Amino acid sequence: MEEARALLAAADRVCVLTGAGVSAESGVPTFRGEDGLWKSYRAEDLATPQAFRRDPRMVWEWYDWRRGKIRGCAPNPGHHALAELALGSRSVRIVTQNVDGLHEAAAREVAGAGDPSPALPLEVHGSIFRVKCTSCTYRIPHRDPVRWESREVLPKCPVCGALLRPDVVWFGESLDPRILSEAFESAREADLCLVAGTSGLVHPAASIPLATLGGGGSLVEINPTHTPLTTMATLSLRGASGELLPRLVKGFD
Ligand code: BJW
Ligand code: ZN
Repeated sequence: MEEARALLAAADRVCVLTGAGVSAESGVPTFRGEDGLWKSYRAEDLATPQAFRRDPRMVWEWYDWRRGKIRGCAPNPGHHALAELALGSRSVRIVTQNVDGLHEAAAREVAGAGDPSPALPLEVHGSIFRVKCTSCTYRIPHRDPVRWESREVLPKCPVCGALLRPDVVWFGESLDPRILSEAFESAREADLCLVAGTSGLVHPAASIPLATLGGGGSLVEINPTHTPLTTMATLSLRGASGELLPRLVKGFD
């Protein structure tokens, strides 16, 4: 921890990459691992465009269940610590694979009446609380429950009438090129990439920390378990991000 704090103290620019593990202590299920979503559900049945075309009702039912679960979750000390770091004096970019909106919620809580924008994340896999049209460019924030009992009651686009879908990135779909290049740029320019709570298995997000290493920066990983990023990391801190992130950033502004 002291070595990681020294790397952070020396870094002017920091890129933070987070994954499902940072929200685990908020009660949001992760994907892989013992209690992960993919233990009970097959990714290809639910998180692909083919699955939505085949059975949009089932996919919406699953997303509506997750949206309900996440609506009841609040940011944990790990989210707050990262928001504090990003609202401090150094240049910090939070890049998240999470679709749960908890980094943004933490940014608003920590900023209070101030400007939360330096702590707002780049959401490379979209947001579970936004919907987009399957046919045109319509896209809108949407937090309410969705009626999924039949295809007929599923939400439709007010512009063209096609089905609306969650505005998240499914397997086989491209990530938003502008968001992705901003994420890689911030990693390339960073002196330190802090990676927390990701299995490091899903690309291209898992390659973002490599851009920091390629630019001569350091990589610090926070995760209770070994990941493919561990072998490349300058340091690995083993444990829960809700405990380790507050200790890591404490005292930095
Ligand atoms: C804790 C903790 C605590 C627990 N504290 N930590 C290169 C090689 C191989 C394959 C590919 C490649 N490039 C592209 C691919 C294909 C594919 C891919 O990566 N497949 C691999 C899985 C093999 N990628 C894609 O399809 C991407 N698109 C793409 O590349 O487009 C171009 C293209 C198109 C067509 C063909 C080829 C290329 C899109 C990926 C979209 C991922 N979408 C999901 C669902 C989002 C919506 C939703 O939420 O429903 O994103 S899948 C899921 O995985 C979700 C997550 O963001 C993502 C990553 O998961 P994450 O965050 O790492 O979570 P977990 O659960 O895996 O891990 C949690 C970690 O936390 C663990 O390590 C725990 O130990 C730890 N933890 N408690 C800290 N308290
Ligand atoms: Zn439309």
